[in-house]
Amino acid sequence: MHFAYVIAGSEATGGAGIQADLKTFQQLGVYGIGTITCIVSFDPKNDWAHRFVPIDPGVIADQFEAATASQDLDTVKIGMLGTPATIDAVAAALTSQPWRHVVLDPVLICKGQEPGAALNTDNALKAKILPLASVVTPNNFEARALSGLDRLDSVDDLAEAGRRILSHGPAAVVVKGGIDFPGPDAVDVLVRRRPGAAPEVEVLSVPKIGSARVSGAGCTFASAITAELAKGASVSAAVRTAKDFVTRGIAARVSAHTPFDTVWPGA
Ligand code: PXL
Repeated sequence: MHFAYVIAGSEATGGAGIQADLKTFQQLGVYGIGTITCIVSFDPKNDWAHRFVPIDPGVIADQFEAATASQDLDTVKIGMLGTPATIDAVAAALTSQPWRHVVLDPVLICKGQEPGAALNTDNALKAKILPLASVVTPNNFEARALSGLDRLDSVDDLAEAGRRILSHGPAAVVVKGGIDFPGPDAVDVLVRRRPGAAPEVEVLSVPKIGSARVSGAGCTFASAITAELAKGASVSAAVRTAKDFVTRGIAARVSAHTPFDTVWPGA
């Protein structure tokens, strides 16, 4: 049995967050274990605005203790953290044992949330979690925030953002062009550190499916990478399988009363 661990937020409609992560783990045949960092409950009475409650840092530490005592875990995905206190608790937990892979989905804001709401949280993520990651999966917005580049309009821009984010410590960065990237294709660029050589750049491209955002796609992509790494895949193979997995999940998306359809990890 292979075990994959996720430290992330709960998203109460089931479309994103740890719900999407655990469904993805199950679908890819790994035993999923989860630690909840925060609870997001969209408000249908108020245009589905974000209601956000952080979990007490001591309770995060308790969950981590239970998870890591129950199994020998070496592959973890980090999703939404949400506050500087949560980031401190998760950084302390992560540094308490060695990991083969730490996959970081650097969730800065959720769909529909105000940008710039939590600059101190973004800075803490960059300073304390990013250096512990082995694979990072920023979307277009997050890659601009983490790289300092203003625009990501070409494959070269995505690669340059990846190279800049590599300098913060991770071994690999997958910059997701997503729906904001110009043109008909969903383009992701994998940039990997190589000892004594320039970073290796791999471009993954498939035709875009529709022109609307799908909730949970980023969570599903990063958790699929995590599941594949847990099974022993290389980073490049894990990213390719995850791209295929999330593409199918977007094609089979589930409509909801929320403003966004949600990905179907069971596709
Ligand atoms: O899709 C990003 C995301 C991740 N994690 C949680 C979320 C969201 C977006 O809503 O609520 C918990």
